Amino acid sequence: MTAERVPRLALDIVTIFPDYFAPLGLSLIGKARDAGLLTWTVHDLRDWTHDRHRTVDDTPYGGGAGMVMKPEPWGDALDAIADAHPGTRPTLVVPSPAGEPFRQSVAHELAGAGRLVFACGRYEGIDARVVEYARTRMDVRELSLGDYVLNGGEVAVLAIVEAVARLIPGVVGNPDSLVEESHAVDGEGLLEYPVYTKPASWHRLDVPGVLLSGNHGAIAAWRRARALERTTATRPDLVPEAHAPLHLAAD
Ligand code: JD8
Repeated sequence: MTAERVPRLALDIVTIFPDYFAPLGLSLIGKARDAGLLTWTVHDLRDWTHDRHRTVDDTPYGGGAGMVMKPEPWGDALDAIADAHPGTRPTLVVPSPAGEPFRQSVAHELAGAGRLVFACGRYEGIDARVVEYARTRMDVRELSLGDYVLNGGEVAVLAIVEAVARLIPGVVGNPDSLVEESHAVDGEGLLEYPVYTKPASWHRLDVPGVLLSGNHGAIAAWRRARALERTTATRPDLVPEAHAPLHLAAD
């Protein structure tokens, strides 16, 4: 009888659109759940409303356009989740365009948190007292996916869950592939080099000869040069000081 595997990561997701998370069951994340490496539960915020219309929003104090998510359903939902796991201090992740940038380094931090709770906002956002209240029971990270505006937090949570879950040992088949990736925290942080597969010639476009040479030293040097070239071109902010071309080097 195989011992029940203790999941390395347990996720609770609170949203008014639970169906947004059906895709989580697909691909590697679904297989990881089936292998007992991680678990997730999707909660409908409206389950913590008590009126006939299951109201989760109201007009903003101070006026202005749009609606704001009410604090009471959120407080009750987060309390219920925290109460369900006494003795643990989960990390609450609240996507927000005003949050700290979500990066690979943050993904690694969250992958080690054991229990993550995600609060998906909608409308103009969640009453700001919810995060203040949550800090009494959880560590809170307000994270932004990037400098553009979404309609809610669900898409951000899908991206964050995938970025975090794939760092759990055993989720990605070949852990080596995690090392050479763009933004890899334990790499140089360069963008990844271009990749090729068969056929060697396609539409009269040939795979760079060095990759067919079997000369691993030359292949590694070529790949590193392409990675530095690409990073310098599209993300000069990521070029390690030591490699910054003179015109980029700090004065
Ligand atoms: C959470 C409500 C919509 C945002 C009025 C449009 C993250 N990188 C990102 N961009 N947008 C979000 C995000 C947007 C959200 C919510 C995250 C909850 N909205 C609001 C303020 C302006 N509407 C995000 N992560």
